[in-house]
Amino acid sequence: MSKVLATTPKQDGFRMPAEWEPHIGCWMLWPERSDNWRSGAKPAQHAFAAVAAAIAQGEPVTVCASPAQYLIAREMLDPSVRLVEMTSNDSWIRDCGPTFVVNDAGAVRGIDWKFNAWGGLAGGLYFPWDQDDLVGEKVIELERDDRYAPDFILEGGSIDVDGQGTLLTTEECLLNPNRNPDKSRAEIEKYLCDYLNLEKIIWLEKGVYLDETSGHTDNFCRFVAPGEVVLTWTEDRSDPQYAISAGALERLEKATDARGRRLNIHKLVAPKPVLITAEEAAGVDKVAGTLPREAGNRLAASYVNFYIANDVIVMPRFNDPADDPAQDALAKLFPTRRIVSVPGREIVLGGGNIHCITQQEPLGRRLLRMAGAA
Ligand code: KQY
Repeated sequence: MSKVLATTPKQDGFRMPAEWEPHIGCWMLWPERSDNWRSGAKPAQHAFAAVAAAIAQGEPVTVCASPAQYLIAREMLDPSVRLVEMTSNDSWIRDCGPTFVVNDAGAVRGIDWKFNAWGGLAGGLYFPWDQDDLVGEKVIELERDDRYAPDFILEGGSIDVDGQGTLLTTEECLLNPNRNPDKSRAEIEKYLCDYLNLEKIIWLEKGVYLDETSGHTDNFCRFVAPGEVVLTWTEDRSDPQYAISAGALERLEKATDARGRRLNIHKLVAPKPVLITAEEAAGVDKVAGTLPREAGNRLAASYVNFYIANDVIVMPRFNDPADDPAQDALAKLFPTRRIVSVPGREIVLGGGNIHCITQQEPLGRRLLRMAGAA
């Protein structure tokens, strides 16, 4: 059993690394629930398999699937992808999975946050979420890591770090009373600083327009290097996204990071609004307690929802004229990585995108430990 630690990562000298630091691999969950994914989740499964295959070009991938889906997933996934059996309520491991922290000696530990399906009974997206809440603990145990288990609800997509003491987040999500209603802003900041080892939190007001996660920053604004961020943007002033992005730009322009640097802000123009078609909506089962999918609803499509693997960036494309410019922009921001774009529509139909369905595990010194050298 993984040891549960009563201390905090900050006390123990552990920090959350930036996503561009080396990974030992990437974790994903396999989609299957028909009240979130259309047509019995089959189109989503193809999309997830394409994401896994793309990431596997850059680092090892593990996908976790339910017992009922194990053989189906095995058939659909690239042979290089490791498949393990794990129960979950849905497939957003960024949010229900662990956050890994490392120390200077290369040791790795996991943080097992509490998860309430983006708001629990006060606006959460489905019920129950008990199996999702166990995913963090299960992954940490599989990796034989020690575990921090704070009494704190946090989704991994609601935060982004530079690995040097700075975190980006949104008030819309972290201060939403359906996450940690008994905690003040100052107490929330203290949890983040203690568990992720931070000195500076940059608060944005909101995330992408109509994002059902309450505005996760991983779909809106992220670090791409120390002192450099990408921000979802639109030049269409009549789009409600314009005011949200312009407000964030204003805050980012005034901000400094934990090391006192001003930020270099890169605008990433979003695709045109992506709306659910009647056919897509009709393919989703309606279940009481699950957020319904209605024809004409706008989805929170954004190119910021990419995954940074060791050798590749995996980004969504939406069949939009902005796809290629976004890919070119990411190529400039990540000159040592190849940019692989995969179809993102089936994933955004479920409420998120590539970053939301992945969770990186840092390399640390695991390989040396396995070889008995550390
Ligand atoms: O975007 C995410 N981080 C998760 C979206 C969850 C949507 C559930 N329907």
